[in-house]
Amino acid sequence: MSVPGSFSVLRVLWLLSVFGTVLPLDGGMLFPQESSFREVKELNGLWDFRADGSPNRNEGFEKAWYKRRLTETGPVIEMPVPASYNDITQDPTLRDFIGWVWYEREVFVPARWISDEGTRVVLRVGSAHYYSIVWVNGEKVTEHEGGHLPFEAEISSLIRKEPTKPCRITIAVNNTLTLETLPPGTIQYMNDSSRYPDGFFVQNIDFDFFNYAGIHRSVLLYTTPKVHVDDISVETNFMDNTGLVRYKVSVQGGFNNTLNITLMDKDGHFVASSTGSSGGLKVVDVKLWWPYLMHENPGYLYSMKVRQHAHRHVGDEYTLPVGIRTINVTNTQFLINNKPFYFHGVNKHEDSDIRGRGFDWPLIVKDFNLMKWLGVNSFRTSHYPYAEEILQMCDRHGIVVIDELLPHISVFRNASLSHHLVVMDELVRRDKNHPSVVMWSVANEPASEMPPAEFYFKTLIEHTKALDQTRPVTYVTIAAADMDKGGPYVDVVCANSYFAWYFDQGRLDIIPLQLSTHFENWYRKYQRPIIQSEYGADAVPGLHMDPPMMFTEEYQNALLQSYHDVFDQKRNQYFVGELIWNFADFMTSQGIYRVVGNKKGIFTRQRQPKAAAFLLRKRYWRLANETGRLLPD
Ligand code: BDP
Repeated sequence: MSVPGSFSVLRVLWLLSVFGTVLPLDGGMLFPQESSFREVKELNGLWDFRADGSPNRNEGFEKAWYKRRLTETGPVIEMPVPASYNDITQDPTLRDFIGWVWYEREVFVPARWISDEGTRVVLRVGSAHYYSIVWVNGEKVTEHEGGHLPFEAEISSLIRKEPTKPCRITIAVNNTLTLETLPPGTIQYMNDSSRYPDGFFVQNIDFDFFNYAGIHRSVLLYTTPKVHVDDISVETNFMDNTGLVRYKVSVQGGFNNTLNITLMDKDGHFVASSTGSSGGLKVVDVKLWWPYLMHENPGYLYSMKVRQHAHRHVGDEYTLPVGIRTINVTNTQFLINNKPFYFHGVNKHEDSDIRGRGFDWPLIVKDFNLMKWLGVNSFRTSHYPYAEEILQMCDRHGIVVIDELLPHISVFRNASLSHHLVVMDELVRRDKNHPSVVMWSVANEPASEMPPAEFYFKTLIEHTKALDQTRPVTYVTIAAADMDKGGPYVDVVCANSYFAWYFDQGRLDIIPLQLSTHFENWYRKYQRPIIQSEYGADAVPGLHMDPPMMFTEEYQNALLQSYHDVFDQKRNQYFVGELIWNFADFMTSQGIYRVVGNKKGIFTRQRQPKAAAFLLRKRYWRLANETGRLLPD
């Protein structure tokens, strides 16, 4: 992150065109795109599917189900991809299934992809929860741990082995969470044979959303030329009316490449060009990327075309959308393009009826329309990375994102830390070029009272800052004890609280005192800007009571209103944002605290407004006018 307001530092960076970001991963993870040199084939639709219900859940491996068609080793059902499998059938054992499930699909690969040795064919899974193993024609091509990030494997040579046969893709996915996984969980066997049948076990989890599983995002085959653009990183800056895009491109598969970089404006007009694998592009009369409601033309994107010519090979081309903006944090402010930014937004989940966590365009577009209707300028990806297509929409619409990696974690082992660092690498590698992403959140509400927590978070936050020096880093806390462990390292304090809900039930009158004490203490101690990263109350839609009682729409409204009064007092001091919990009702595990899911949404799960949506809408549009700098300085 550049030092706020320090133009001498900016000038040095400017002159040297130093590329600040360190990227430790070898390969890139560019979003697949079509160009004159690249093709994409979506494998979404119906796949054959079978859950391995054997007692040890291991029959699929013992009998090598990947070696033959799935229909040859047992019964299959049709399963849509992308979707969670849990809510697709009427079978409660599949809804609550723990263990391996098997997906299979045969696909015809275009003949040219097979015959042309200069074409690289890649199989990509947008995300599958939680652990995945992938085979092509019975041969293992990759495995991946972690439920919300993409993974891929080059399969060119494999598909050329049997060119006339359709290509059979088998993906086994396991949703079991253990002390080794992120998020962690435990499997508990119930050994009391008077109460439980043989082999009875339960999955315990420590987070408040349903552990949806399956192939959640698109499966694709895509091609690149053999010598190809593997990764691109950009960092942007500006001074007065001139913008700067510093870039770094890596090419894989061959040497002696020439790279031509061309930046175009939104209308396709030439802006600047350069050559070589790293450099800078100067943008005269720059149009900055601004958040929604902060400018009359938010989400302005340039296009950076990377054209690679390889000696004796076909060239490659990849076009990256680029938003030019800066992020800085002072003791009291969050600055975008050197102007104070106030987050008036939501927390979301990737969650809906039937699809579970499966990618769904109608839902995504509806949610964006609802966010705009509400006057939302930001959201946090609670509690895991969302689909890349969602971030691309945020880039285009100017919706600011706090990109969060993980939910609650309570296990601070060395193995978890090593894995946490790897997934953080994967997240930064995937999302580093999105102008909408303004801050990384390494986790939500870690159980920081555990002894190694401080070392764990210090390492994680420092690692993230080393990966990306252009964005602030936070971790979201709920208890003062958490803050003591992470507070010294975060750039922005993100605090969740549930006054008059989990504590002092029904006592709305205590909110002003407790909330303002909470803010004052943290600000005094850490001297960082504060965001209320969660607050809210469950409301069962249609339940009314006045004076308000818990679970009614009136109570939800009154609780939000009491929080807002305190926010307004602190807003001109160090308080820089409010994110309601939650945008919409969402599914959770069954339990006595949840009536078919968490009802803290201001919209129902079907995206219909509760009374609180209207309260928030009024507030957010007022805030947009007061804080959005829509007016000239
Ligand atoms: C917060 C958690 C969130 C929960 C919420 C709640 O961060 O995941 O859903 O509580 O209880 O502490 O509604």
